Amino acid sequence: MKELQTAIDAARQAGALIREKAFVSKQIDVKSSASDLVTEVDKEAEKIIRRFITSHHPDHVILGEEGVDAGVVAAKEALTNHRVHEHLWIVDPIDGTTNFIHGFPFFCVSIAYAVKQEVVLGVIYDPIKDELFTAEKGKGAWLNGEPIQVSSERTLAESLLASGFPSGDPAGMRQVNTDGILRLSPHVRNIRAGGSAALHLAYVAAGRLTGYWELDLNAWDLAAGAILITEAGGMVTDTIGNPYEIGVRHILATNGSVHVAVKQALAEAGATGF
Ligand code: 2AM
Ligand code: CA
Ligand code: CA
Ligand code: CA
Repeated sequence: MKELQTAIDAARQAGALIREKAFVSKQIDVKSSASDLVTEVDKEAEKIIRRFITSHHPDHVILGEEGVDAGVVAAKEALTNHRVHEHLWIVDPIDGTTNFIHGFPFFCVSIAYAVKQEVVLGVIYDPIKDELFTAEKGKGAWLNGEPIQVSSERTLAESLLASGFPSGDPAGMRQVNTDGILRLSPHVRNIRAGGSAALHLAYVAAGRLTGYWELDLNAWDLAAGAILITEAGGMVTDTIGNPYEIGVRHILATNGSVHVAVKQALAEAGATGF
């Protein structure tokens, strides 16, 4: 579908700006707290993506992180207002802004397109490694044009998992997630926390991670990554096993084989976020 090319071109163009600014100092603004930051590059990258989408699809609606006020309440409200639109783009101009600010090279552009509230394509672009992850409903998932699939590990003991520490308003979520990490860590090969939800999801799709979970994320962190994983043969639910849809905040995404085991461990640790 022609929307895929729009998403790819927009992600690459925004990515070029992000790459150019990656390792130079930038102006940082605080949003809801000292761990919720934004730079002028986030805003400029979102403008580039918006311009691109609007020029090719003038009747489509865009939900972009930097077009929404800070905080969980505003994010939920924005999703409620936007999700009713038949042609909806869900955009995170830089996922991993904290990494971008610190010069830790793990961040990406994330763009999804949903029709009647169902995500039908996703693009995630890592401008540092020049890796473009793409997926289209029913057609598969690719990395730089080559088909990708989730990994083949069957047990927790063989699994490389990733998680993350939410920065948002319910600060207690960090403690809750630490409980989940403590519960799982003795049983898995290892756990990573790279700081970009979307890139972690892309890595699950590409078989570089066995699975990933994180609490209290927003639609723009997850939409593109979710379809990448489904199309790569994996499984995406919330942390208690309900199927992914664009309102999910507590995400569990795996190769499928270890899904139940991770879900059970989180439940036993009281670390599902629910
Ligand atoms: P961001 O870089 O686009 O803000 C890292 O754990 C993940 O959490 C990233 O995907 C990051 O996305 C997201 N994140 C960062 N700050 C957040 C906040 N205040 N509320 C919710 N999610 C946040
Ligand atoms: Ca942010
Ligand atoms: Ca994000
Ligand atoms: Ca962002």
